[in-house]
Parts: sequence; structure tokens; C-alpha cells
Amino acid sequence: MVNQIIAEIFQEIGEYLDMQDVPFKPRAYEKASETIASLSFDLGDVYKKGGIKALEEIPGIGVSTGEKIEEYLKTGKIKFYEELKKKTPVDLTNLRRVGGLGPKKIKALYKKLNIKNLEELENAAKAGKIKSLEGFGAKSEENVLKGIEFLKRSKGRFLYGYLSSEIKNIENNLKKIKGVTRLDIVGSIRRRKETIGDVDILIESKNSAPIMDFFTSMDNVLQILAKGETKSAVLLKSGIQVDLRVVDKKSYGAALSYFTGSKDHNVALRKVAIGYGMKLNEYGLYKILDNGEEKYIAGETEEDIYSNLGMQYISPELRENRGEIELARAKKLPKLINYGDLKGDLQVQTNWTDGDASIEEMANAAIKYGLEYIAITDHTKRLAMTNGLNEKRILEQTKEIDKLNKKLEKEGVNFKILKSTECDILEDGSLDMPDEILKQLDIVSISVHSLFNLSEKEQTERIKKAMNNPYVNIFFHPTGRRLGKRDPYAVSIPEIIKYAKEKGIVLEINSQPERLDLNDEYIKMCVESGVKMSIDSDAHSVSHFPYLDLGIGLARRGWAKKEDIINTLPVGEMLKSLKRS
Ligand code: DGT
Ligand code: CA
Ligand code: CA
Ligand code: ZN
Repeated sequence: MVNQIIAEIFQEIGEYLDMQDVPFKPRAYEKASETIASLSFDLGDVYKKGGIKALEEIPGIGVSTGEKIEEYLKTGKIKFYEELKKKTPVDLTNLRRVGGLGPKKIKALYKKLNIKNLEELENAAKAGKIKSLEGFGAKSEENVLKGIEFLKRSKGRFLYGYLSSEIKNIENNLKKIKGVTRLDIVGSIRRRKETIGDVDILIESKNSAPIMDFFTSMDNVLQILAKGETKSAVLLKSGIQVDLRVVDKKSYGAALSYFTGSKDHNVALRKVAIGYGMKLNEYGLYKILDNGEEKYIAGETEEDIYSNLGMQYISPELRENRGEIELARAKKLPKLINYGDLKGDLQVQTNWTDGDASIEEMANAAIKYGLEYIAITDHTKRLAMTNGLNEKRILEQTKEIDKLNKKLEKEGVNFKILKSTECDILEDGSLDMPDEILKQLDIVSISVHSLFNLSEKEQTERIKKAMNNPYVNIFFHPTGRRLGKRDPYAVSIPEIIKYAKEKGIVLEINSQPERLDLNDEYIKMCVESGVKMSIDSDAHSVSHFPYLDLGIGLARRGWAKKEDIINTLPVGEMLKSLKRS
């Protein structure tokens, strides 16, 4: 929103002027900034209707601030601000993010130690120069170092799976506030992206003050980045930023659509609106009348907006402008797999190797989660650090599984434990378990845990050789990536997909927050090639089954339908579908 950008620029102008010891003006910009941040209408719209006069009529905005808003709306920048930045090359934006550093302290650090950026700040703190400054001390110096360390750590993107309970908690607390009639987590989280830049929350309410007060004073807030009537933002101690917007009923659907994104989807959607002589923004969908006036048509719900644009409703996971707009206009969107469609989980580890719990405990947790079957896939012997199973132990395990299945049957529980393995692919593409053993299992799955640095050609050939074993059914976490830790190994997934199709091999969508592998683009490729997939939790503990939702979200981002995923089938049909010639 343009308001927010201008508010931030004015805030920085105030701080720059203050650094130059200009009297009075800093406070005027600061006030204008606060005013703008809390406006419930868009400055761009005001200007379009009433020009600079209308801007100046807004309380808190004067001649000089009004002119600058006009300049920004016309040119996309403010010269005065650009020049101030050049004259005072202090990186306010980043310095302000260091916990405890307000405008006053940043000014003092600049004036006395000529500190202009994070690097100079860190050097000064490490050299012990900050603690002797007036108004600072040993504690402040320590906090500066901690703050910088924290910024370094939190820079970049986050894994939603590890933050979901904290976010859920915030969501539940906000919902309890009186007057909150609707709430959605929007942005990349609603689109189920593999990684998220920040958390975006949208609320419908007529009275935002108590919501903003609560939001900015939560226990887990490290720093308040903005607090206004319609928008606030905080930095959590866990390092992630949360943006909150409060809107009214009439605009809720429009805001939901806008803040869900993606930006590319929004741009394409606005183009569709323009094609119909309409205008779409975060406040609503408007018809442009012959006299130039705008008539509100829709905005309360997303469904209203899509249908008034002659489109099917588009699920958030599809909103990346990868062809979904065209299909929705032609009413030809695929019917995606749903949350709750999985009947089984085909990768589960136990305390026979590196899992936390026994086979029975994992089975009970899966039953509680609502599944009808799991495959026990402990590692094989080459992975010695996981206490990988050798031939003797895996046979012992199959006996234990038989015993447990009998017990379940006797108790009348509709649940089946399948004998399986996460068999290691050896250096030369052969498997870490002889065929004699593999053929006694219900499902054979394979994965790469070594030689990550082979060339793409060598790695692809090695994997293909393993896939060629007639007993192999599923290839687990096909690219081996660990988000934020390890890049995928070099491998040609398109070639693997082609080979999987030929051999009838299933490729896995691994639901662990740091794997999410295959990714959405490869999933789409499998869907298009008719290669089946499984969605597995790769559970190592009884608490991991809910990760399956992350895998389903990813599958939906990859346009997968229920029939593309084998473990949506009941156990008998699923096993039949695995049969290889
Ligand atoms: P993230 O946070 O990097 O994981 O990705 P998003 O998609 O959550 O992006 P974010 O938080 O910057 O903004 C949330 C949504 O707001 C975004 O998906 C679309 C909308 N939005 C933000 N800025 C713009 C913009 O400049 N133009 C348009 N059309 N939409 C925007
Ligand atoms: Ca976001
Ligand atoms: Ca955001
Ligand atoms: Zn593994």
C-alpha cells in the first residue's frame, strides 16, 4: 500500500533531519508519518479525486508534506529524501532493526563515532568503543552485539513447519478479542509456500484499537516495527516479522485476495478486471461508469470477486500466475487433492533405527491421526550412524510387524502396518539389501544418503540403476535438499521422472519441514507425465504425522489431484497399484 511506503519515508526524513540538528521539522515529519500510517483510506485515491488540495486537508499533513506525497504519487520517489540519504549516508533502515537502537541512539553513534551501517556498528562494539559513550554502557554494547548476531541469524526465509504452532497460538489469541469477526493468515503461508518471508494476518473488525494494543504487546514480541489503526508490524523473538492488517467487512474479501498474493497473480487478476472495464484493489472490485465514477460491485468475499470476473474460485495454493487464471476463466481448473484425503503414510521410522518410538507407538499415533495404514521404513545397514538394519534384523522386524497386525485385527482395529524399508542406494547404484530380502517386504523404497557431490550425469545414472531393480516401488525425497542447510544434489529430475514413468516407480513428496521434496514444480511435472507420487511424513517421532498437511499443501501447489497420490487409496488398492512387471 502506498500509504505505508510514504509513512516510512516520512519517518526516515524526520530522523535524517534530526541527525542534522534541524529544529522543529523532524517532529512535523514524524507526525505526518503517524497520521498516514493510520489512515483508513488510500492516499492515491484521495489525490486522484481532489488533487493536492485534498491531501493538504488531511489533518497532520501540511503544504510541504502534501507536495512530497504528490511527488511520490507522480514519480515514485521523493527527491528531498533521496538527497538527505546521500548527504547523511546512514543506513537507518537496517540500524533501526537492531533491538534497542532508536533514532536518538543512532544519531549519537553517527555523531560521535561516525557509525553509518551494521558493519561499522559491529566493529565499534567489538572494539569496546560503544560502552564509553554517554547514554550507553557495557550492557548496551552487549545488546548491540546480540542484536546484530540475531539479525544475521534471522535474515532470509523461514520454515513454516517449525513456526506453525507459534503462529497458530497468535491466531487463536487474536480471535478471542471482542469484535474480531473474521481472521485469516494470508500471504505465502496461505499459499503454502515451502519457505516464508514473514507472517501476514488479516482481520475483519470495526474497532482495531484493542487488536493493535494486544498484538504489539504479546510476550513473544521483540520489537514493534509499526503501530497504526489499520496496519501494525512486529518482530518476534523467534526472528520473524508479523504484519497485521485490520479492514472492514465490505473490503475483507478484496483484502484477503490482495494480501494472499502472489503479487504476480494479483497483477494478472487486475488485468482481467481492466478487461471488463473494472478496477480491482485491496478495497474491492469496482465498475468504472461512463461518467468516470467507480461503483462498488464486490469485495466481501473472494468468491464474489472471482465470480464477478467470470472465473472459477482459485485455491490459494494455485495463485502463482502459472496458468491458473486462464484455466479459471475457461472453468477448467483441476480438482486438487484435499487436506484429509490421505489414508496412509509410506515413510515412518522407528526406534529400530533413528526414530524415537516403537513400531506400536508409531502405529497408535497414526491411528489417532486418522490414518488406516503406515509403512515401517527403517534405514539399512550402510547408514551405521542410524543403527541401520542388516538382513537378520529386518527379518526380525517383519515378524514383529506380523505380530502387531494380528493384535490389531483381534482388537477389531481397521489399521495395517506394512513391511517396508528405506533402502540405501550404494555408491554404484546397487541396493543395500539383497533381492532375497526385498521380495519379502510389502513395499520397497530407496533413497540417496551418500556421494552428494557426483556430477549430474553420474548421480542420475546411479539413481536410475537403483530404480531398475524389479522390487523397488518408491524413490524417497528425490533431490535430497535440506532447506536452509543443504542444496539438492546434482540430478536431472526430468530424466528421473521419465524413467519412473517407464518403470512404474512412485516418487515421494516428503513432508518434513526442511525437505518438502519433490518441490511444487517437479510435482507439476509428475502430474503432467502421469507419474504417481506418495505424500509421506518421514516421521521420526509420534508428533510428526501432522507434517503430512505440509506435503498436501505442496502437492496442491503442484496441481496434484487425489488420483495422482497413491496413499489416498485404501491399503489393498494402493498395494495393487504398486505391482511391477
Ligand atoms: P513472503 O512474505 O516473501 O513469503 O511472500 P508474500 O507473498 O507473503 O509477500 P508479502 O508478505 O511481501 O506480501 C503479502 C501479499 O501482499 C503478497 O503476496 C501480495 C500482496 N502484495 C504485497 N506487495 C504488493 C505489491 O507491491 N503489489 C501487489 N500487487 N501485491 C502486493
Ligand atoms: Ca508474507
Ligand atoms: Ca508481509
Ligand atoms: Zn531418509
